[in-house]
Amino acid sequence: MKEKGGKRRDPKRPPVRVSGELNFRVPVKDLDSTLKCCRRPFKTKLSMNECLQTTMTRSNVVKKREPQCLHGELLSSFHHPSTTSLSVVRIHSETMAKAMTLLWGAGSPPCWRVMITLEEKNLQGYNQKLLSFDKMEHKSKEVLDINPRGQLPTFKHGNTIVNDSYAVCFYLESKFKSQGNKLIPDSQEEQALMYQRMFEGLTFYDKLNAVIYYDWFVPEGERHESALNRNKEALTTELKLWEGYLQKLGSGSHVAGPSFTLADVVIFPTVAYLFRFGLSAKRYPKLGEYHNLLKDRPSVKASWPPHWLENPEGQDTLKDI
Ligand SMILES: N[C@@H](CCC(=O)N[C@@H](CS)C(=O)NCC(=O)O)C(=O)O
Repeated sequence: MKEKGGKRRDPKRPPVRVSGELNFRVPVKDLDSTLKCCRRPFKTKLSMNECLQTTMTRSNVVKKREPQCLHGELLSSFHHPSTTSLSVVRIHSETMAKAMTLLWGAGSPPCWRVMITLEEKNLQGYNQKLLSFDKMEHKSKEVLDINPRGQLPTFKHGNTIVNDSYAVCFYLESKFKSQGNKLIPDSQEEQALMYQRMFEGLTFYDKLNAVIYYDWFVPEGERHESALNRNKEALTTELKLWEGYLQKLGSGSHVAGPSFTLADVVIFPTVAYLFRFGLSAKRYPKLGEYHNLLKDRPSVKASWPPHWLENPEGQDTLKDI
């Protein structure tokens, strides 16, 4: 089998293809030597991205990839039969993550959404600081300088500040589209359902908070049993809606279809809170099934609230709902 350049390719060796899912990492310290190796066949000094694209194009076998594929920073090397050894370099993802800072609070579902997204997009290694709500650290100068609302999450990537959890999720997915897991489906129909569920997720979250944090939100003198009961009824109605959505999608489904999407990123923390606060999986079997489906997903496990790990026992606030 002849290749361009007149060399024979061993027919037993399949052509090398680079996919968007390469996971072989080379430590940052090895980057320079890998780059040198990558540059060697070419006379001109190229930028890292140019170098990668040119290398891949000239290899004859590996197709040229979209430039943004190269933004994510994974490294991989492979042997090409006609060019001895060739290194394809993707800047290490940790280098990119190092430009990010997340200020977060334990027990905050909005912060958890951001952390799940960072994991899904292979952006481990970002700078992070756990702040205490009890000590009012979310109102500190450090936070207010970036986020005038004094809320967590507070997130910065280089000079880009994005603070709302939904906005951060969309930003990361868009910026690192080809890196890690794809979180927005291609089809517009699937996207429509995903957006629908994501924004309904805000109502779901509010209804949950109105019950589990009733005493926190409502000052002592203004609390009424009847008001709390109304909130519980509203939460019950909401839970039945989500049971119905999951029922309709069928067993093993994610919240907006067959694959894991941004809708799961934003809704799973709410569902995890339901069970942490004692919701009965017998009464809400679809939500129970969904919780089991995702609780061991690597991105979810890696960002599991640290105080839940320390104290696995939850509360029973929702046991009668
Ligand atoms: N819309 C924001 C809401 C963030 C939010 O409410 N964070 C809470 C913690 S879960 C907070 O910082 N609360 C303190 C405050 O509002 O003063 C998001 O989704 O990022």
